[in-house]
Amino acid sequence: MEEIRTQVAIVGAGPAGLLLGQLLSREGIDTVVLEQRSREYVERRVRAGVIEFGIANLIEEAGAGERMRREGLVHHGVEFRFDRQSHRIPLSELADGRSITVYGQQEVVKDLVALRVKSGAPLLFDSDVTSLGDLTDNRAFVDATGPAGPVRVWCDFVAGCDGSFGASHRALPSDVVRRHERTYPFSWLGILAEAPPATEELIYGRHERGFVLYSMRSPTVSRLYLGVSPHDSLDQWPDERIWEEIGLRLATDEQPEVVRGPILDRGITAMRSIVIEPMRHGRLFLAGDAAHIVPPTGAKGMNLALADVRVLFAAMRAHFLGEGDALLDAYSATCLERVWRAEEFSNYMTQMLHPVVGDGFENGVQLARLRQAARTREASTVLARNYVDLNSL
Ligand code: RFL
Ligand code: PHB
Repeated sequence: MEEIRTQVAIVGAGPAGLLLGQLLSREGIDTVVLEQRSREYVERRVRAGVIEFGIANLIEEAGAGERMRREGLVHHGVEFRFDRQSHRIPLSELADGRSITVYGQQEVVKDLVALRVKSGAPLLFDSDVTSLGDLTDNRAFVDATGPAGPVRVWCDFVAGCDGSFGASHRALPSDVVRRHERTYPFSWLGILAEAPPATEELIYGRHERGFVLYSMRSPTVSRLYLGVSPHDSLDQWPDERIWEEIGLRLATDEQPEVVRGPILDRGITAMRSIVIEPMRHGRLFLAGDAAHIVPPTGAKGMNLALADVRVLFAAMRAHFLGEGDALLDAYSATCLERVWRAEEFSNYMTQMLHPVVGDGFENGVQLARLRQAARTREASTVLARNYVDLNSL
């Protein structure tokens, strides 16, 4: 077995693992990133698109923001559409001038991978981490199966950034860990289409036929989502049905038609909320989706993952500079406070925008909530501040 020694073993090359690697490398701290999939796969995986104000700044401070600042779309408002009417929420006006940046998660990943490859810091693709060990001893290890056979990485700390299906969170002993979970009775069908966005800002729509979200990636590429049954599969949704349904759910009295185009990517995602407590066990620190999942309605998943990394980086930096472990000791509690706030916001957005067939009471409450969010300055201010920068409230 090949053995490697490093300061921090990072499991997973998603946004969380890659940003942590980038920040630590800049401080001269040694890291090894292990990723189960290939470089092509992680760079092509289409997911999130909305970056919070403070998180865009973090990406820039890490030296990874050059293309995001150039190509990302800065939005100052978002639209809510219900009762066949549009209601704009002026995000920047309500949130002290802050804005969101629409820039694909896989672009963030590409930028970070390119920086790491250029720096020569180890980034092992096609390396599946199978177990973590000695987490409460003087040093820990991570075992992986790489392209050339088994690898063991010895380290001071393990950063578990391998998402909800990864190996890291399973290494928390069952008598230590608490897992809180909610599954919602709908999924999102997401498409990426080669079609110019018909509007400048994102549209969250609630129609009696279901949820719809109009987002984008560039002036020529749209990203759209439909709320569907959790039992639906992609073969039930041919292109024509998808476009027709989007058109029906977005229809208003005065808005232009949705612009159609070839579908470049499609997928169905279940809607779940998960929180794992604590986010630390001995030398293992969980960050991002490995520790928590939010339904995508609040656009918080990647932002939350990167917010964890900001805290973890500062704590590890202090440790390696000999400034003590107070920040490491506070890591889990510090993150969980924000995690629960994001869970609350994502749950609020989800339950306001997804009608439940046959439940007149639930639907009445949802619409009342939505009207309040769109029409009262107090409610839209709270929504805007949570959406643009969760840390600003
Ligand atoms: P990732 O991105 O899942 O990365 C984990 C990495 O770990 C690898 N891995 C392993 N590597 C080695 N050994 C193992 N045993 C491993 N097991 C797994 C995986 O291959 C992967 O490369 O987690 P990370 O870094 O925590 O990032 C989290 C985000 O990806 C996620 O929260 C967001 O995509 C959620 N999300 C959104 N977040 C936002 O902030 N804004 C949005 O607008 C937004 N929209 C979305 C979303 C997620 C969606 N889906 C598909 C779930 C829209 C959708 C549809
Ligand atoms: C996206 O553009 O992919 C996106 C936007 C807003 C969300 C979720 C996803 O709430």
